[in-house]
Amino acid sequence: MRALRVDDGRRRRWRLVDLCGVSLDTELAAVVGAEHVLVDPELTASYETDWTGRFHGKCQLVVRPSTVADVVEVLAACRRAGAMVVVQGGNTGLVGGATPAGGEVLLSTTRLRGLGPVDPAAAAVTVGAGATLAQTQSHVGACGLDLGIDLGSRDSATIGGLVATNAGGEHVVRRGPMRAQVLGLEAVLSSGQVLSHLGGLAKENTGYDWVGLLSGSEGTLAVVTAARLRLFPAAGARAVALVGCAGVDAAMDLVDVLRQRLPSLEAAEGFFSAGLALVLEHSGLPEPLQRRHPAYLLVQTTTPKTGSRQPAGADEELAAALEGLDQVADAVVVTEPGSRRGLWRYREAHTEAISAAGVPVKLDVALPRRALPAFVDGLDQLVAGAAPGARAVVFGHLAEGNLHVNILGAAARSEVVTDRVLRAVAAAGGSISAEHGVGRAKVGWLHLSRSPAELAAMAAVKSALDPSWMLGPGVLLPARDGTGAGISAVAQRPASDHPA
Ligand code: 2HG
Ligand code: ZN
Repeated sequence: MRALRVDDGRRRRWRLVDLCGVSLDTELAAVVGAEHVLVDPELTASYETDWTGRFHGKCQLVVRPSTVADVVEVLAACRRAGAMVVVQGGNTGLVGGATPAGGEVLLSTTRLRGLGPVDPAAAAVTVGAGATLAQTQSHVGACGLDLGIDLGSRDSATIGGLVATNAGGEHVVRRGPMRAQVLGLEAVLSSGQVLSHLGGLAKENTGYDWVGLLSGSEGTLAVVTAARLRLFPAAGARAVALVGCAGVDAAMDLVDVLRQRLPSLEAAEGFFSAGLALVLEHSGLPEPLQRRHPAYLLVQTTTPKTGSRQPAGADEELAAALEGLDQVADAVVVTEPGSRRGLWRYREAHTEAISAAGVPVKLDVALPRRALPAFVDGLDQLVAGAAPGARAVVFGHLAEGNLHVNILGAAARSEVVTDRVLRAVAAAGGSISAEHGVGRAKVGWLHLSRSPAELAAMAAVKSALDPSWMLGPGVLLPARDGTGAGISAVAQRPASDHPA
């Protein structure tokens, strides 16, 4: 069955029709039910634009399978029709990796949301790719267990999306990124073959590791349909401190000290006075400390329950660790859940407060410890040189050297400013993507973090698992027709630019 492109005048859009005259949407409706094949622009619209509004593309249709067997059939139909496929979970990504470029089938995983039984002995659970992080957290929380990952978009971000992007979030210092949480995966290749390896044994050494390979593959190698996740004892007690510091140097020194002093450290997040000002303006929250400080460190510790006993003194432990340190200009320590959430709000509200102030150029980067303070201090000058009048609002996961550089007032010069910042990051030995991924946003800059040999190996893996490059065209790697490669004329540089 070959595919033809025909004009469907009624809807004034192009559709793929096979030689027998059965359109792809009809074929997919037979698989998943007509109500789960969306072609009406009013219904597809919310899938076609990313959360930030920076990425937008019209898809051919949205299909919402609910079982792995459906996914196999959906991919088979798309393959026969010659359709490209973009996989989308909660649509919370920030680099356009789950947004169509134009004309693809959008495969939404949101109905693959089964929550398997929690296995306390193995400390593991298997859940569908479409389950949200918050749903999974409360499912395992009911059994006194917790996931190793947490992030601000927990109510919408899906497990499949977290795997696909190898999401990081707020607890990486303690538990590692998503890749470290996954014990096994089920995923469908574009050929329709199902890679199902959900056993989740603690030790297993039988060859290529699908978890390592598919985590962070951004929907370009396979459609992740389920994951077996590692679980941890739920926190018995948590304490949160917000510390005011004299600058980024002091905040980073404090992170170093607290890592040594506090084995219970679960999060060490940073933000600065410019970001705090936007948060206060947007949210109406009061000043968190008695006076404004140049930098802030939000620290969280967690202590598991021992048997039925709640650990005591989490706040005292945290306060004692901060005691007498020169880097602490002022601090508040809380343990009560509402107060903890209140302090986290100053950090987690950054994304929405920045978006309320304008459309930011969003860059998520990682710097080596030694280079981070100078990078932060030099950012304003760097950005102003590329886009006069622009300003950088920085916050992020300081324990991992992961900075979210949000540049306001640079939308018209986004490629120049992106190029300038990412080159400075690479020159300092950093990574152009710490946790958000490459998506469509950074394809043109991937050579700054990956050598020509690595890029060639990535393309070879892609060809082996997705021979017609039908999954995620233009995401992570340039599409076969060159889409994505030319995302930025400025960004295109010979591979010899790689810092290594
Ligand atoms: C966070 O850490 C997210 O809050 C979003 O990764 C970062 O908005 C951003 O730049
Ligand atoms: Zn983040």
